[in-house]
Amino acid sequence: MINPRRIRLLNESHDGDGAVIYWMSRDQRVRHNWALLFARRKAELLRQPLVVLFTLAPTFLQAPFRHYDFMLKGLQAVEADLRALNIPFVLLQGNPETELPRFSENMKAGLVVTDFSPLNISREWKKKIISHLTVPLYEVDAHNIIPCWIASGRQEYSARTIRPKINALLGEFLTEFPELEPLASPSEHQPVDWNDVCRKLKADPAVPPVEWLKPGEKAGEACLDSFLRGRLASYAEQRNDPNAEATSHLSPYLHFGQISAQFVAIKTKKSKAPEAGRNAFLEELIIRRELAENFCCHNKHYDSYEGIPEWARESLKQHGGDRREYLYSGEDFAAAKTHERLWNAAQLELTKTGVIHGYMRMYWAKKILEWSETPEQAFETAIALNDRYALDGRDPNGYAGISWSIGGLHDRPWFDRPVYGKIRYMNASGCARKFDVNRYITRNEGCSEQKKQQNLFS
Ligand code: FO1
Repeated sequence: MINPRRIRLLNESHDGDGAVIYWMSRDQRVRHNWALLFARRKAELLRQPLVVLFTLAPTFLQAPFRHYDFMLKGLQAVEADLRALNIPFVLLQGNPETELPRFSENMKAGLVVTDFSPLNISREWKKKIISHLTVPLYEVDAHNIIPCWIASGRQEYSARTIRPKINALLGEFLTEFPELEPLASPSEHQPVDWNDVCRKLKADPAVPPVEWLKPGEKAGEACLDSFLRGRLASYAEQRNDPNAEATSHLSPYLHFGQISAQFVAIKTKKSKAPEAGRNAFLEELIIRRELAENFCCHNKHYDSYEGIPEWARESLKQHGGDRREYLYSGEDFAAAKTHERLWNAAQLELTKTGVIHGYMRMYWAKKILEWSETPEQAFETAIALNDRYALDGRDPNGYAGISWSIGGLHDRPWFDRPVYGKIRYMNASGCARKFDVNRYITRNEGCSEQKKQQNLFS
């Protein structure tokens, strides 16, 4: 039932005689989670107890309160859902590289299972953990449909080169999930004191939680249902119109693993929406998302200027001395204080609602390139703003998206022009041809989150 190719052993230990720990990190959900299913299976085969552990890092890539709030509310639901299955959930505050080996020792664990992330921080954690752990550490790719290490062994050039590889493997991996079986008897573990967890948080409160998008697995599934029943019908024609409300809004849930991309794909395929909408959405969900994972997996500079293709760096260098008509600092951008109302509206959408429409995210990043002193600085500004305000920041999708917009990643060289060099250009009149720019500006200048909510669930 669980494809063994989805699992890899990160050290050379053998299963011991003791509890099975699932160290949950990226895939923060109970249903449709291959890592949890594998840990449950191991516990059954070895006749051992099972415990799910989450290590809450004191700081995580400068994530502010908005992200912790979304994540912790989701984890609170994970605890409750696990309790209903008699599976204990433990939350430890501290660095995983010290907390996990200590916990495993205290529990006299027989093995540890974890989920997969291509991000450097997660790899570093695992490297350090392996050096302290005496029992096996299994890694399960519970995030991607095709396990990242199977999809491709090298950095792919573009969607065109990864698409056939992924399509050839969908028959093997895009399968239905088995049910997670409850444990026989209730656990004796203490419930998490969530108020205490919140009190000890060090996250920056200057970026507040959003109200319009409810966190958690159930909310993620409700959001998917409303998309499949409504917005997907117009996705093929209207996904590039930020006024149209045709997108899924699933990316925060996908980022925190509160919904499984595989589950989303299965439900989308079964939905009654028009084929064009289903195909266009599946291209984004599967091909483009897994291409971003491939980029982070095979390019350790994914979050810096060094990670973009050679041709793009060369071309931008040649245009380093070009006159920039407008120049802004990171603070100007953050405060939405540029000369252009359209750009400012996109920044306001981001800061106030925690998301930015996909089409506008490209425009937003390209103008940061145009109005920054250097492309290196533009790259840094875009990553910093995206990570700080976007609920799906700190994600392969965001790193690849910004590298595409500013650095030509997964794209081809275009006609040479000032400042941009051969990077694909976008401008406001292009936006005006696609959608009602004034409506977008008015909505976001007076942006109230409630408005967004009405649109989403109506
Ligand atoms: N994962 C963890 O295991 N522990 C954390 O404390 C943690 C905090 C966090 C904050 C913001 C955010 O966007 C993600 C966060 N994650 C955390 C999840 C994280 O996405 C994944 O664990 C990474 O992919 C690891 O590389």
